[in-house]
This record gives sequence, C-alpha cells and structure tokens, in this order.
Amino acid sequence: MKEQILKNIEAIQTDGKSTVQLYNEISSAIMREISFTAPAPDQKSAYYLSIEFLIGRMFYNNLLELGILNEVRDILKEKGVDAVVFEEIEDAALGNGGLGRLAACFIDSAAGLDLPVYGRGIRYRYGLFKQKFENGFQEELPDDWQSFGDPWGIRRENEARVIKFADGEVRAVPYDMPIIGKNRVNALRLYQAEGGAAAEKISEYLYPADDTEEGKLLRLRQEYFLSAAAVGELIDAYVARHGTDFSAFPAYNAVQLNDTHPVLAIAEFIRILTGTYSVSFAKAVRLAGKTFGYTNHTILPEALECWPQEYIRRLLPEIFTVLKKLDAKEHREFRRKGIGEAEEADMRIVKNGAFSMANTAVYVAHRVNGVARIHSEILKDSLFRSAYAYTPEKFVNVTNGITQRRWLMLCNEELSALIDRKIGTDWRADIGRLSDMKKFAKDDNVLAEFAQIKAKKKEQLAEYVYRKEGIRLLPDAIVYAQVKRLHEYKRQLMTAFAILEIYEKLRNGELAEFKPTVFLFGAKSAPAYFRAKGIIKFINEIAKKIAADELVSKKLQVVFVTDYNVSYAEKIVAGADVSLQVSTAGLEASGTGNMKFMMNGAVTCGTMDGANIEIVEQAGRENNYIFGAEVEEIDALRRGGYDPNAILAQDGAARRAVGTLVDGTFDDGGRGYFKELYDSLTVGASWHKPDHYFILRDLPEYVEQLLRINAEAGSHEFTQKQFANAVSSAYFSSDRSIREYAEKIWEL
Ligand code: 26Q
Repeated sequence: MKEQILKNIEAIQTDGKSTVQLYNEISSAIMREISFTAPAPDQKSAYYLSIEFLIGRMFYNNLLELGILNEVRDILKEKGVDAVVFEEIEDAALGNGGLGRLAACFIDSAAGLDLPVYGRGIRYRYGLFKQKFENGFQEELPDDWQSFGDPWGIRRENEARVIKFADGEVRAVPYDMPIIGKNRVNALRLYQAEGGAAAEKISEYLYPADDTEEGKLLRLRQEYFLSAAAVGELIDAYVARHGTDFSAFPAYNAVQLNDTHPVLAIAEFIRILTGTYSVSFAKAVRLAGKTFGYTNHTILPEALECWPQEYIRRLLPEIFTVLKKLDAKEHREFRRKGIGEAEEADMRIVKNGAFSMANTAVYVAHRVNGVARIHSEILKDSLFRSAYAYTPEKFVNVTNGITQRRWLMLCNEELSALIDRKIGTDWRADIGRLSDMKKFAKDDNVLAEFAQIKAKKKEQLAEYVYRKEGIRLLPDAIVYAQVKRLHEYKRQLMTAFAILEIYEKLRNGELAEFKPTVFLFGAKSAPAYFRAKGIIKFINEIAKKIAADELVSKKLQVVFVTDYNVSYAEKIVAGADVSLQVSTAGLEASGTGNMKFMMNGAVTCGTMDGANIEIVEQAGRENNYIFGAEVEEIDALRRGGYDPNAILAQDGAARRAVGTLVDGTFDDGGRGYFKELYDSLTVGASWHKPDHYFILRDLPEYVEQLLRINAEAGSHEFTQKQFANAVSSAYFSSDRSIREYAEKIWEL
C-alpha cells in the first residue's frame, strides 16, 4: 500500500496548481489505496458516540500514521513544493474543546492498538466558529471547512437511514473517515442530515444557539439524530448476522456515551427492541445496561443536561414513553429497596420535572466513569453519591490521555528525534518505553540538547504567531501559556490579575531580575457567554496597555492569539515553557492540554485539580509549581466564611488589579462587560456568590509561583524540571486510557 501511495503521489503533476488543489489530489491519491478494516466476524466492537470530534488537520497526521511523512516531503520537494504549504488548509473543527479532542485522541489510539473501536458523530456543515478580534472583542465567523474540499470523507449513500421525529423524517447519510493505525484503518463515521431545509438544519452547526426554545429543540434534534442513527445501524447489523434474539447483543457491541449528549441512544435502543422486536421492557433495559457505558466530563450544574419532558413528548413521543417507563421502573425498584425520598429525588430520571440525561445514563449503564482520579472520586462523593451507595460496582475511573502521535511525534519532531537517538525507536510503537529516557535526567549533554530543542520550538512558535497575528514575541522570553476553552472556572481572569500585579511591580522597579516573559492566551468564548467575552476583552486591553508601555514592554508581553485551534495548539504546546492549569480545585474534570504541555517538556503551574494531580505524581511535585486551595479547603470555603471583599480590603495589589475593571484604566466600549466581571467578584451575579471561583483566595499564591518560575527559568535546574516532565509523560498516552476502557468497560 505504502509503495503504491508513493507512486501515486510521484505521478501528480504539481505545476500551476493551487495548494488546495494539490492537497485534494494528494489526499485522494492516498485514499485510493486505503481500505477500511472490517471487524473480524464474531469479534466484539466498541462504538464511541460523541457530539464532538475535534480531529484537527488530517493531512500530516495521516502521512505520519502511514509512515511516509518524510518520503512525501522529499517527493514534493523535488517537485518544488514545500510540504509546509498545506498548513494553510484549515482543519475541520467539529468540536469545541477537551471533550471533542479526547474523542479524536481515543479513536487514534484505538486504531493504533489494532482495536475495533469506531467513532460515531455528526458531520456539521459548519464547525466551531472562527474567531476574530475587533478592537479586542471576540467576533464569530462561520467555519466553512468544506471549502477546502473533503478528500478524506467517503459518502455512504446506500447506508443512509431514516430518522423519525413527530413532525417529519430526516435522512442520516454516513460519511466515513479513515483513522489510520499500523495494522488497521478504522472508520470514523459522521452522519449528515438531509431531506430538505428543515432536515439539513440538524447538521448545520455545532452547538446552535440555545437561548430560545427553538434553539433548544434543535439541539435535542441533533442529539436524537446522532443517537438514532448510530443505534439503528448497530441493531440492523446485529439482526442481519444473529437474528432477533438479542441476548448476545452485548457480546458483540459496546457503546460508550461521551457525556450526556448521546444518552438518548439508551432510550432509542429500548424503543426499538421493545417496539420492533417485542423484547420485554425489563430485558431491553438489561441488555441496554450491558451495552452502554457513560463517561461524565463535568460536574458543573449548568452543563448537566435536563430536557423538559414537554420537549421530548412533542418531538419524540415514543422516546418519551420509554423514559417515563424507565423512570417508573426505577421508582418501583427504589421503593422495593427502601430508598428514602431525598435520595431518590437525587437519582431519579425525572428530576425537577425534567428528564435528567445523567441520571438516565447512571441508572441504565453498567459502567460510569470519570476522567481523572480526583474527578471519579468526586462523582462518587458528590454528584452521584446516592447511586454510588447502591451500585458501587458501576463506578470506575479512566484517566484521560492524549495521542503521542499527534502531540509529540508530529508536533515535536525534534524532541522525538532526540528520544530516538538516546533510546532507539521502540517507544514509537510502545509509549511505555519513553520512561527509558529517565536515565538521562542528570546527563548534561542530553539536557543541553533538550534545552536547545525547546528554544528551537519556541522560535518556530514565534514565527507562527508572527505569521498569524503580525506580532513579534519577545525574543528568548519565558513563554507561559494558558490555552483552553474560555470559562470562568478555568480562571483566565485570575491570570489576568496576576499579570496586572506583575506589571505594577515592574513599573515600581520591584522586580530588578525579572526575565523577559510572554503570556500567551488562546481561547474561544461561547458566543452568548457574556462574562467569558468580557474576560477576552479585558485580557486584550491588558495586552495593549503593556505593549504601549515603553519600559515594561521590553520585559513583559501579553498575546491573545486569534482563533485558537488544534493546529495552533500543536505549535504552542511544543514551544511553551510553562503550562498554566489554574482551575478552581474540583472543577476541571481532567484537562488534557496539561498533558500535551507536559509531554513536550513544559512545567505545570497549577492547582491540585483534574489530571494535574496525577501529572505531579508522575513527574514529581518538586518539578512543578503547585499552589492554591485544594478541594477540601474549597468545600469548606463554600460552606461559609469566604469573603472576597475582606481579602480585597487588605491586599492592596489585588485591590488595584481588580479595581482596573472599574476605575477607568480599561475601556470596554461602554458595553458593561467589565462592571459585570467586577460585580461577579464583589457582590455576586446571576445566582452565584461573590467570587464563585475563588480567584482572590488563590491569586497571591499564583503571583508568587509565577515569579518563582521567572527566577528559576533558564537555569540548569529548570531544564531538569522540564525534562523530568517530558520523560514522565508516558502514563498520559491515550493508548493507556483506551486499554483501560477496553478492559474495565468494553470487555473487548
Ligand atoms: C451542555 C448543555 C447544553 C449545551 C452544551 C453543553 C455542553 C457542551 C460542551 C457541555 C459540555 C461541553 C464540553 C465539555 C468539555 O469539553 N469537557 C472537558 O472534557 C475534557 C475531556 O474529558 C476534560 O479534560 C475537561 O476537564 C472537561 O472540561
């Protein structure tokens, strides 16, 4: 296959062709030779249902996975084409953040491990919006990713199926994309909605605005569309092979629900078994239980989906009936077990008058998992406490991971080559071997090479930022990066305050030894998330102010990159020195950006939250910069006695930093963003207490750590810390995560 692909590419005439044309021709030349691996007969398969798949650019990754990246580069070079030009092909952003990127890493690892694990999602016409800044304010533009063509997607017209809603039918047309591993090619199957304008709306946008009833109903349609397309397909395939005795269904199929968005798949499965195939309700539920697993990715109440019963009754009457029966069954069982009312209310499928998707999943699924150790503990202690008390055997942890193919081999060829030179290339097929690098932790030559590579990746990052933003990063600066979805719990605002405090100290001449520092931000705010948009504007105002300060701008720079995405992340994680992971303890389920930075040799400056805890366990706490209140303290503060205003009253530096929101230092164009942020910290806003995310509790320690890093950066000891992180990162390979899913949940 390899040889034939290379021949095909050799034969391509490049003269006078545009980059997009060439991209499509080369990709098609590869696709012609690729055949999807069919699951072996009688082998169990797992299906990963996700509303997001944040794949990123496929071109280089597929060449890497095929083992022909360098050969293709050489062929193109001879034809006068530099392969970097394909960086202008934008990636399909069919996801928004960690949850979607995790799905992409997981299917990559599954293919790499030669496992029959297949993604099922939606082929959105437009992905996550493209971001631009207009005077520092975020604006959103449609992401028309198909304008570059879609050479990797194969339309499966004859596998289209009809999805029924109360008010009409929609066709779900599958598109298969190759997920390439050494020994197999799995299909990632994305469904496109067709059948007229109303139908097409269903797969038009990722996360359509849901501030109206119409918007909410559209989201519900999307969720059912994905669920029904995937479940319908699995049941048809089973019946064709094994007939209508469904007893063996779970022996052949595992279905993983990536958060609550595809939870209606459970109800759809029960609906078809009971309705079309006359399976008893109890048996259908039992089979569903054995088939489905549910992964929770957040404990934030606003992200736990509850569907008004009325919506489901109107749009999906049969699903409504199934959910009601399920709720009644649950109720009978709880009564039989003597479960008290309060506890029952907590666990019930119908909760506060709406269908709780999380409770549905927890009740039916045979496994419920969190995505980092602390998160899984919190699920058992808090969110699903009652369910854990009665069905402890359901609850497992699978700490997230990232694919080292994209997040090390592809984004950091230089570091990968150093590893090859030191321990050979076995680690490329078996990431556990990366730990063999630990023996060089004190080897000055290796450390020097490692430091040189970091410097080189930083230069490449600076080049990229210049190309994208027209901004020159301070040369040889320490690069601190905070790149992730914009959300209050992630506390980008706390970083903004920390920067303002440092800025103030620099102006006062308090930091004579301060080394040049760049703070790099990247984030998109949900279009309707007012405070998140205010935070973006605030950071952009800070960036502008510092850039305009003749003295301080030689030492300190703030850059908020535009349209942060997977391709940007590949540059940033390789070039950064410091990974900022500063969520309020208990609120970041795992984080996966933290792992990408670690693998590329950045130290973590962060709180004891999510996977940070396991990161410092692997790499050594002494090699990272941990600060802030831990979960127990946050819980205690939440129970009473937290007074951010008291902190402001006695901490002048914090008071000045926070005060810039309202003292005229910065301008939000009279739109009220900054006042809203100020109020959220000092008086509370929309159902939150003041400083709901405990920024003022952690800010002083944060500044202290940032300055400590600044003092240590550039030293031999600091390089040792960075190195320790990189070589301790094998545990965070999604290969490890997928093996755990296969064992603990899917029984593959
Ligand atoms: C919910 C209701 C209505 C509309 C949208 C949503 C919604 C949309 C997206 C809720 C959640 C999401 C995305 C969540 C997400 O990305 N979570 C992240 O998942 C990562 C992978 O497990 C973790 O590492 C992160 O900690 C977690 O924040």
